[in-house]
Amino acid sequence: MVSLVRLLKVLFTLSLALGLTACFEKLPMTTFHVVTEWGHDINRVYLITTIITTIVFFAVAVPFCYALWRFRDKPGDTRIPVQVKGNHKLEILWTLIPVVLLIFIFLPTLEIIMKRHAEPDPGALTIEVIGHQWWWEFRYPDLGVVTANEMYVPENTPIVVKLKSADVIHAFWIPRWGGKMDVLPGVTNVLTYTTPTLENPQGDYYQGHCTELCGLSHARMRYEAVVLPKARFDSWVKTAMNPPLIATALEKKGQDLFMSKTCFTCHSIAGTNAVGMIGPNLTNLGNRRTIAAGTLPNSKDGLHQWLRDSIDSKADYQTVKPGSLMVFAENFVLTDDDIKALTAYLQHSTAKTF
Ligand code: HEC
Ligand SMILES: [Cu+2]
Repeated sequence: MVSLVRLLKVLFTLSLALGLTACFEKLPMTTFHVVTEWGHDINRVYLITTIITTIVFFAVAVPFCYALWRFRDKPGDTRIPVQVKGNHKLEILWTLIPVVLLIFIFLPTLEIIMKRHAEPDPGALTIEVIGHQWWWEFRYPDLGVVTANEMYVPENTPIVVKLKSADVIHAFWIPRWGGKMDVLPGVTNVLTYTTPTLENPQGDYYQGHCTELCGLSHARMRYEAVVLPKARFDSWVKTAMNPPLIATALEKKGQDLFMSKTCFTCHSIAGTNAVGMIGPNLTNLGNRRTIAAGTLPNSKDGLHQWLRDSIDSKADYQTVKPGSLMVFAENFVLTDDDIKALTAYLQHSTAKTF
């Protein structure tokens, strides 16, 4: 009994600490510090619901506890309480009160649902988001850009996000932006936002995550929404599809390997013969912060680890991203020198220029 009480105390303290941290700290995936109009709308309904349910909780719990105490069994008291069966007035009352309370929750909810179904701004920037096991593809049909795992947007701009899936059901969620929607095969779901105003003058990063269990590496299916000042976004668009400029012999070797070692069958790189569609588009990979959907840093070491992990078919195969669909024939060989060359090619010197 004592240990149960102690356990409850620890749990209570922990949840209080977590709750307070979540309220006051700008955690990467907090839903308390939202930055879009939609996020604020949702939090308003959430607040109304919380206030109403808290009042209901106390209105029920306080008389209940009082009755438990007031009418408790006393030694020697053999009286039986007055037996009551049915009371129409009370029954009507406690049916009407919840109806009225639910109307107070329903009306602001309906208002937001209607607002979300309004036609998007005709000048909005369209972004097609395609969920894959286990990474995200971002296509900008009007700008001719295709990228992965990082959704670049200009600040304070209306955008239309069109959600599609290449395989199973995923879900799109950037907690600090509010709104969450399923990404379904065969259906296009649409989300509209006005992108946030910048907090940092250089740009802000918002964490996103797949929130529908979609297979073995679902937990490693992250992405980032990158909000940039308008001018910086324009220069990102200009560099995003730059074909690689080969500057060194190592980069040349890397390109030759890329075009001979089956990489090109799954990946595209603008301006080359690589036009594969299975994996992420690797054009200007150097300007991304992470690889494999937020699993590894986009550095020489990160890329090295990724390639080793995908190719070694011994015990340490796919420890970074179990089940990853980057697969090779069993006898496929890639030496450390090959990996160095491929890494140099993928992070070629023309990258990172936006
Ligand atoms: C069978 C198809 C296939 C082949 C062949 C293939 N890849 Fe991949 N590649 C993928 C898939 C799928 C992913 C996404 C994995 C994930 O994040 O779950 C990926 C991810 C990557 C990434 C990370 C990209 C990002 O934006 O996160 C790099 C870099 C990469 N591959 C390089 C290579 C290189 C170099 C080769 C050749 C040695 C190669 N790939 C061969 C399918 C393939
Ligand atoms: Cu998913």
